[in-house]
Amino acid sequence: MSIAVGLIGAGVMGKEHGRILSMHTPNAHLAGVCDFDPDKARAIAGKASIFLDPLDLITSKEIDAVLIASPDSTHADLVQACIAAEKPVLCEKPLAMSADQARLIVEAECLKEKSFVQVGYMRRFDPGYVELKRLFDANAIGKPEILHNFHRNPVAPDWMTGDMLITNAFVHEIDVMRWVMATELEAVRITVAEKGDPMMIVTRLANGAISSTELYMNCKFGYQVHAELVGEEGTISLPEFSAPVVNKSGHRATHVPRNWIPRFVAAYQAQTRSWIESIISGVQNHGATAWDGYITTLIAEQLAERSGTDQTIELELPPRPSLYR
Ligand code: ISE
Repeated sequence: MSIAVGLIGAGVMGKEHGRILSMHTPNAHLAGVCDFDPDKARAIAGKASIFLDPLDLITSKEIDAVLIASPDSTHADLVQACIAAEKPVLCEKPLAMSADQARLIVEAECLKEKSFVQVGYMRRFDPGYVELKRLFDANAIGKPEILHNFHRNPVAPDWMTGDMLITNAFVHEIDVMRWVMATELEAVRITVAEKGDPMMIVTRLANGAISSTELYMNCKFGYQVHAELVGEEGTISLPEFSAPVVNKSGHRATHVPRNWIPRFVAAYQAQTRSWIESIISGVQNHGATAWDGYITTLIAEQLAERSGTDQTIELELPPRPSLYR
């Protein structure tokens, strides 16, 4: 069996997803590509059909499942169209631009009494994070006390302004905290450097643990994501990014990735494979659901509204519907 996947968006992430679908995903093939620039779509389509309208791709009989990698502002409407067409969808993060839009997606799934949506919080499939979670679940270091996160980009893209540090970047740590420790965030305090970057974000979690996140979008040297979980009986750290080490002239040097694609290449591949397996088997995987996507967006929105205040922000979260228990 091979799932016919339609890809919407042929930009940086679309290209990567197209490559993964064509080369690294058994039991699936790239069946359609849609981009408002047909040349970009053609460049990655191979034998796949080209669609100019994303709604034609979503409703096409040729397409079994949809992968959304178009700009963030298009996600919510496209996901809603996939739910209406009852097609499984893997949507790049964030699920929506606002919590209201994300809540409507959750409501649409609840009406259908079925989950169609997986949100691309790909760290859930990174081998290091998967092992961290496995050890946490196995109680390897006792009760969790602190989760330290480091999230560094060399240069913030021009489009990343103001609150997007939280709504586009910190959302990954929100998802990591909730997923690794199966808990909720209760309160957050953000201290921002005078020039707006870096920031330190301290979070109090419902399981009693604390989390610290360094978010630095212009650290210059490269892309680096790291985490260390401190428990009552020890610590668990993510492995370092692995690249060849060069010894020369009294120095030992290694490579630092330039962005998240090389850093998380294994995670993106595993995420797509797992999504396809879950479509074939009908068994839900551990990817982020529409509910996770909604809560993450809701938290980011509550933080962004008050991020300049340097106060503790107590979060208000709704109860979880039975579909997501
Ligand atoms: C980007 O949009 C991503 O999603 C990356 O995973 C993240 O690490 C980066 O900071 C964001 O800008």
